[in-house]
Amino acid sequence: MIMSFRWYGRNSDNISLQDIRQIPGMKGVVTALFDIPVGEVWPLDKILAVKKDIEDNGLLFNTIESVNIHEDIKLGIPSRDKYIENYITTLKNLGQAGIKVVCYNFMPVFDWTRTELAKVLPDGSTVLSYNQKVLENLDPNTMVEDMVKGSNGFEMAGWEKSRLKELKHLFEAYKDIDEERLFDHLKYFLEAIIPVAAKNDIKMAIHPDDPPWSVFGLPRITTCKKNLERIVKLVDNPYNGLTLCSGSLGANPDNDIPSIVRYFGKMGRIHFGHVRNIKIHERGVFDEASHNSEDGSFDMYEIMKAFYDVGFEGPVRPDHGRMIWGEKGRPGYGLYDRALGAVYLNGLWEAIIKANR
Ligand SMILES: [Mn+2]
Repeated sequence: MIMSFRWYGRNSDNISLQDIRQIPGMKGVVTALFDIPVGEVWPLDKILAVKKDIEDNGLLFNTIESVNIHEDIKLGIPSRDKYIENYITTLKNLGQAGIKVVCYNFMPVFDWTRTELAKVLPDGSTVLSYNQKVLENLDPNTMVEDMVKGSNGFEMAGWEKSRLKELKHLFEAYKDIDEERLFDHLKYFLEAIIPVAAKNDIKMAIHPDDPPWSVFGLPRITTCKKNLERIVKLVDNPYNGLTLCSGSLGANPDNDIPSIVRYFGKMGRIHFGHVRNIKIHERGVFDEASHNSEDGSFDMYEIMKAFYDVGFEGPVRPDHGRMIWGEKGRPGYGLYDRALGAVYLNGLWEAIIKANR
């Protein structure tokens, strides 16, 4: 396992590479070129500059999160071919820079969705939170405004204003797209890019939908074991794999994370791990939590043990953290609680290794 940390780059993160390097056991940085609009080619020189910056700070750069998918690809409209060509060029450039894993998602319109960005817990920390009943009474435009307002001035990945200003048009465009059509559009994309990824030794890792069910009536397919199995078989190639995000997938209590890790891990299709805990209050209502097992609904030992048992050697990162100790940062992506999460996961990992000698 390569313990890694998500970083938003020099221009849009208040956390420095040195901060990250000082987290005990931290090995890698997961990042993206956040200034390149979705659908455009990532120039090799820009990728190499980020690589140099990260490596000069003693950290490994071999995983990208994310190269986002242009909406036209998800919509399956003719202009998708141009964006798929761009995606292929980006993959070739990333391969040349030594990138081994690329995370992406296939969620229509919205990326991850929450109804509250700073819910105060009894200990005074704040967390991202989701309530399906609140969402059902929300107008999507209002939600976007709330997300932008609550983001402490950071532009949040997946919630770029540019992507969201044409919301009405996008909802209209998805009117006739059901899950089956979305599967078709994903297949079309994978058939084009997986051979290129394989040739360049880049493992593609689709991130689960967050939360793993339909929001605002939009189709969502990366939601459960059955659908994940279908996705890895759409193009049955080891380079077509998964980002196993416990917090996203596990928001549906029907998704048993340790058993899903074992199943796809044994298949060699998990290429990236996002390991975090959430507290599920009832179906469709959950808060994010510290990484500790006792603070949430998951048994984090069992999740890490499953990664260990399948011989997982790829990148793993702590995921969203709480805001603690007065930190002002990007919601879910402060330094302190994610650092605590990384150290906790490393502790579990060391104990599991030694107990299994
Ligand atoms: Mn995740």
